[in-house]
Amino acid sequence: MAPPGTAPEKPDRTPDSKEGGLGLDSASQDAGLDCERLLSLFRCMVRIRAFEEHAHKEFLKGEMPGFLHLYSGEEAIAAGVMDTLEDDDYIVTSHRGHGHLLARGSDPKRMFAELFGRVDGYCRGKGGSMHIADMSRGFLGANGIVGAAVNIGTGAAFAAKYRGEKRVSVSFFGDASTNRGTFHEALNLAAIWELPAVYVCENNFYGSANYQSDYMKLKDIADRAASYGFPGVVVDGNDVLAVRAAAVEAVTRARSGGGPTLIECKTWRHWGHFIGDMARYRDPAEHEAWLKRDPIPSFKAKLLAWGVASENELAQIEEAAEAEMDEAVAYGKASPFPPVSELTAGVYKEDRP
Ligand SMILES: Cc1ncc(C[n+]2csc(CCOP(=O)(O)OP(=O)(O)O)c2C)c(N)n1
Ligand SMILES: [Mg+2]
Repeated sequence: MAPPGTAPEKPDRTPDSKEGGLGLDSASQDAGLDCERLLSLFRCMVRIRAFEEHAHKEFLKGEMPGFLHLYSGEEAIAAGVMDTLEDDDYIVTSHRGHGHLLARGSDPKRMFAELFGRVDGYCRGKGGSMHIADMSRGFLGANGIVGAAVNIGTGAAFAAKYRGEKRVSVSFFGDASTNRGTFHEALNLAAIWELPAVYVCENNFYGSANYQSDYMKLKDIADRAASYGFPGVVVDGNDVLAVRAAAVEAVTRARSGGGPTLIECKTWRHWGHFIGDMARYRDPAEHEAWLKRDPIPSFKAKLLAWGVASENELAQIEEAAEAEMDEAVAYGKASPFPPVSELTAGVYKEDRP
């Protein structure tokens, strides 16, 4: 902060600027993946975007209870990381978790039912957007407590190691959550116990309305890993292949007993913190610059340049995602509300309806 009486410093924070830019080489290669794999990454991101756009529209109609934090703009992270996991790995996320669930293979119909508070939702309508979980896929849940995913994910990694299982646990969390004391406790424990944990920080530069430099001296959150004694890497979180490559390395290290990694993905949320937040605290030039780095069109351009698919084939993927989400919304709305008799059920495991 500038001393009193002086003009406030205003660095150019646009992502490609010399002063405040990411300093990342975003020119990722095709990583030797076959066309099907590349298209599945594209499809994954497109489905997440379509889900979020549908959720946004439905929320504004006033039929969805609670708060919704959209993942639009950050899709490359969920798609890139989830592509590297095995079926029995664990995943925990934050309040901004729809994308992680979809990338894990969960059914958008049951997700919309959950968001509408209906009985066919993953938590029978009682978890909602911020506490949705899909235990059948090792998805231990979204969480409204900022930073909770870090600790729950560390616990899951401990459980895997204690039982001698080859499972990896991945926690997704925001930049601001890394200032919680519990973050440091969890990462320190993961380090000394060499847990099979992967920590994925989705650095969208804001914790609610506060910019990173307002609450942290560090530029790269990945630097925090050095203080625990394990690797921290920074990647362009809008480049699905760069994210995937970092995740491959971290997951391989974790699964082979090499301990944790912190991956910091620099990214941008397209909307406000939650639906209804107009994000007037953001610099319009910075926002515009980031929108040009939208992970979906930039990956699409690469797929076209590499001859992986035609315009028409990619358009078909987009149309299919739209149709799938229309159907999922309709399914969610048609599902009944849970009966009143279930009101207190599910608090304890034995009591699960
Ligand atoms: C323990 C706790 N403190 C504060 C809040 C209020 N809160 C909700 S979201 C949020 C900001 C989170 O920012 P970040 O971790 O960067 O995630 P992002 O929303 O940017 O994805 C805060 C402070 C909370 N839910 N839980
Ligand atoms: Mg943030």
